[in-house]
Amino acid sequence: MRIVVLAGGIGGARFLRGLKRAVPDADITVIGNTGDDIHLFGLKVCPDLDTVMYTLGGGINEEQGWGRTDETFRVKEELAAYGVGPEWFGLGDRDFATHIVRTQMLGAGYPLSAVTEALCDRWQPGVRLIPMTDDRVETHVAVTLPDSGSAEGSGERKAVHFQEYWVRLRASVPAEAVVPVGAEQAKPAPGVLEAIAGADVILFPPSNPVVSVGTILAVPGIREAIADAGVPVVGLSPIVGDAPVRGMADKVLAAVGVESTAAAVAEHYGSGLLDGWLVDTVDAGCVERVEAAGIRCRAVPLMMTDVEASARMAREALALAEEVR
Ligand code: GDP
Ligand code: FO1
Ligand code: CA
Repeated sequence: MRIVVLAGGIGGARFLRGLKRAVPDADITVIGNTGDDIHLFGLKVCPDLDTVMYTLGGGINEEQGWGRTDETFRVKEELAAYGVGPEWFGLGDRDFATHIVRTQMLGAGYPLSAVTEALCDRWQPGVRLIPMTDDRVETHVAVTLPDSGSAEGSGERKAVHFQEYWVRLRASVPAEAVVPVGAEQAKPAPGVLEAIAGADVILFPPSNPVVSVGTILAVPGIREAIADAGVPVVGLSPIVGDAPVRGMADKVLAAVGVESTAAAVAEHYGSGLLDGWLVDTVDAGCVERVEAAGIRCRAVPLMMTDVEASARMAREALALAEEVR
């Protein structure tokens, strides 16, 4: 079975680990979000691609969900001693090597898709991991920073890089707009449209609907290819009990005018894209609303507490795909 999965970082990676266990002989292509990518210290960092690669390859820091296991921060400390930041982004020594190799290969002229393939030669994630695009796309978030100078004065409105919004600001101010800068001009990376056209089923894992799946869908041609593939498209809700399971997805959903409920996220994707939607059992009350939107919906446990729980979710998603086929 050929399965295509649109993945962000932690939610995508943990679901993929379950999917691999559920269908060990499946041919899985992962289209990874690159809107989170950032240039730091002259290096290109691709958090979501690396999270998928490390998680499936056995190198992830399990507690954190991102970065390497057994990590140290000597390089970061030395950079800080030179006064070179940003200090708010935790790049570890082992992780640095990945970014150095990536940046070196990009500098030599290889596209990001080829570089990702080369990095995966080491990690053997057991899936084909393709960035959504080889072109530069960077998600920016429009915010109004509180004005520390005056009590009543309105703060400064500006756009910050997604990582600055997420990691430095911890989404503590409202996201007024979320813009995947460069997406409109981007082309799907080689293999993306072919994988979608050749898929037997397409899955949206419980990834962030705005800054992970939404960014991938913003690359012209990808949304259309999924809608035209003529195969079941099934998603799993990252919102459980009206809140994100982890992270601050509610903040970026608000920016696109979507409430943080499993039903609203399904309606946001819409029946033009989704055929099936899984919500957690605590959200069973919204099944009718989702079905009224023309999307087949089931309530099943959606907490990825361990690999077996993720595998059960993957089996449920594939069963729903067969129901709507
Ligand atoms: P990120 O790039 O690291 O933020 O990861 P993704 O975009 O792939 O996934 C983030 C989303 O995963 C968040 O909105 C979480 O609510 C969701 N998530 C994390 N763990 C779980 C889980 O166990 N179950 C469900 N249903 N969603 C989860
Ligand atoms: N997330 C954090 O919350 N703090 C960090 O310092 C941090 C560093 C980091 C380094 C490499 C990497 O691949 C990911 C990293 N992340 C960090 C996670 C990353 O920023 C994710 O993109 C976001 O959590 C949301 O997707
Ligand atoms: Ca991400």
